[in-house]
Amino acid sequence: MERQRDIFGFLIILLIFLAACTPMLNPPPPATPAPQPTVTPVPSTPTPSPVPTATRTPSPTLAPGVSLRTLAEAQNVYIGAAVAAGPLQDEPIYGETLAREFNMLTAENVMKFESVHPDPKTYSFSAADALVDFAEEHAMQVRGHTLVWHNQLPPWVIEKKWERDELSKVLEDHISTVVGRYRGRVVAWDVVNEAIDDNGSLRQTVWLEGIGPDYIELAFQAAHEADPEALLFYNDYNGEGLGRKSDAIYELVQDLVQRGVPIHGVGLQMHVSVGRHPLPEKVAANIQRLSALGLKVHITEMDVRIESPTTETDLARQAQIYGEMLHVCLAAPSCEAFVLWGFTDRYSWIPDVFYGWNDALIFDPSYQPKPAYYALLGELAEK
Ligand code: 9MR
Repeated sequence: MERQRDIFGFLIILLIFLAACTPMLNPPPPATPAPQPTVTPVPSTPTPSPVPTATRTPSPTLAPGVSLRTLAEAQNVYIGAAVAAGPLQDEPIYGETLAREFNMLTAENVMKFESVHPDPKTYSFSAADALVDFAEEHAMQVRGHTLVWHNQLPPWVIEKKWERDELSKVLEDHISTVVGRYRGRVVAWDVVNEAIDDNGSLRQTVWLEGIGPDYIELAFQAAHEADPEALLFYNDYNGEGLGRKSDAIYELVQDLVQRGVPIHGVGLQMHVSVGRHPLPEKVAANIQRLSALGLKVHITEMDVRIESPTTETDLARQAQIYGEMLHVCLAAPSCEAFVLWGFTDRYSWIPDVFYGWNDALIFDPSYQPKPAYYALLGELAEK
């Protein structure tokens, strides 16, 4: 049995090695230059242009049936991606690639407050339902994102001057309705997102101003009541390694744990760039200290942006960063999920926000795997 597993492992590594060598033997055309910076923000889900038919064939160098997903399932970990609802509906190759490569998905936008609760008395779940249905049809897990955030709030929440009790009730109703709707169907929720500022203090938001710092525990309590089985996460960016912000996140969640607030994990977003990213050993140390509190860790939104024009060196460096971070996650028993913020450079928030930066994901705009894809595959095969 041991011997069979060794042979199987060896075959997978050999196939991955051959696949990774193919671009070297057969150099791909130069990376598509990123669009020029514009002052007008591009809509986050642009109307898709047709995908060239030649790219619809999966890479012939990969063994049939080997994907990130199959290897992750053999390791008992989740590999996931944030999903844009438009392409999922309009572009078949988007859903095919998603279901082939990932066993977890996060709604990039359609579970956020402004999407599901546009008016005080109106909830609108059709787009979110479609994502959850897709996940179930393809035996994928769902990460719910996100219940309490300062962005993507509807005007009716932002524009009013709230009494404390009134706003607490709004938040509790929102959470119990949204979490209740997907009870048993969402494995983990990002309950509170980005509540800490880069300087380490609580961010000034409508929730902090209207309710006070205990909006955080109120949110976790409401989510727990609505789905006692769901794993509840605090999620943030720039707190992956060690430093002022990750210390502030650590102190916040430590206090919640000590006071018995139902929190089960911390999401490390991991929006990084080829030139600026935390050191793997610091991420490992951070995961270790969070695990010592009894918390799980999910890498929740990884992407590695590149300043245009993208070079082969950038792509190799990007692959290395993806591989190192997955390596750190796989080495920590508490790190159960590794989720990317998208999967194809065809659809990413990066060029809309970081003008002149792009190519942050693991498939190119034609759904061809990039070196970063093979780096993840190699890590999953090796563990
Ligand atoms: O990717 C999302 C983008 O389409 C939205 O326009 C944007 C609005 O702020 O939110 C993006 O997703 C964010 C996520 O919800 C929370 N962490 C940071 C992500 C990138 O901004």
